[in-house]
Amino acid sequence: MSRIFQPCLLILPLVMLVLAGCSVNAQDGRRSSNRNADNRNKEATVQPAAKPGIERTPSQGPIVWQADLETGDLSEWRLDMKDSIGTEVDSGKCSRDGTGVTTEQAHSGAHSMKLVINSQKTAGCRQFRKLEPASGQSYYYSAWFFIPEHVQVGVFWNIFQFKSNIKGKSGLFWKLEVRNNEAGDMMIVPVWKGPIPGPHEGDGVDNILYPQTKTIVPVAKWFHLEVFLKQSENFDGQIIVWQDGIELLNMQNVRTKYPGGIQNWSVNNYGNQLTPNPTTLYIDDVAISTQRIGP
Ligand SMILES: [Ca+2]
Repeated sequence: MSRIFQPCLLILPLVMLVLAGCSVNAQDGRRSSNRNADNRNKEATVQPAAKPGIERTPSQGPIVWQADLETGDLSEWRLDMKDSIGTEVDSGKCSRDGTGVTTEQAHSGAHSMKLVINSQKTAGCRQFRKLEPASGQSYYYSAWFFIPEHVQVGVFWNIFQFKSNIKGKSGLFWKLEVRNNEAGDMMIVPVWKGPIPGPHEGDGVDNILYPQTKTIVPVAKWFHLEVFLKQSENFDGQIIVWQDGIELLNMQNVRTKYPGGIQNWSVNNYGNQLTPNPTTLYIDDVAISTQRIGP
C-alpha cells in the first residue's frame, strides 16, 4: 500500500505549487500592466493592452473587449470577470425583458441590448464594464445607440458615464447626456458631474455642462458615440468625445476619478421626466479599444 501512495504524496505538493504560482502570476500581471499607465499615454494614443483582445480584425483595430450581443444575452459583459456583481445596476422602474437582449433592432447581426425606463421618477438601467477601466489604462470607449422616437428630456437623460469607486463610495465624474436644444432636437451634452473639485485644478465642486451645436441625435437611426479617456486622479487626464466621428469635446488637464479610486464605465438608459414615458433605448456593438474605432 505504501508504494501506491508514495508517488501521490510527491506529486500533490507540486500540483499545489503550480496552481498557486499560476494564480499569483495572473493577478500580478494585470496589476503590473496598470502602473504608470498615464505616463505612457501622453497623447490620445495608447499602448496595446496587456491582455490580448477577445477578437481582433484589422478594420476594428486593437479592441480589448467588445459586445455585439449576438450571444443573445449579456454574457459578453462578464468575460474574464470573476463574478457579475455590479454589471447590471438598475434602479427605479427599469425594465429588461428576459435576457436583456432583443431582436427588435440591431446594428450588427440580429441582436441589441434593450433598456426601458419609466421615468416619472428617476429610473436607470445601467450596464457596466469594469475590468478594463479598472486597469487605469487609457482607452477608447464606444457604442452604437438607437432611440426609436423623439424624446423630450424633462430633468436629465444619462446614456454614457464614467464613475469612480473608493472605499465603498461611488461617484459620477463624467457623463454624456441627451438634452433638447431650442428647436427641440436631441443633442449630446458632455457633463462634468464630479463629486470632488474639478475638472481643472483650482475649480470647485460643480455640475458643468459643455453644450455643443455641431450635430444632433437622430431619431430611429443608429448613431455612434466614442470617448477617449486618459484617467487621472489629479488634473492630468484627458477626455475626447465624438458623435458619428465628429469631435464634440476635447479637454486636457482634467480629473476623471477619486484620488486612489478605481474608474468604471457604463452605458445607460438613466433619466428623469422623459417623454414619451416609458422610454426605450437600444445599444449594440459596444467596445473598448486602444485606438479610435470610429463610426
Ligand atoms: Ca448585434
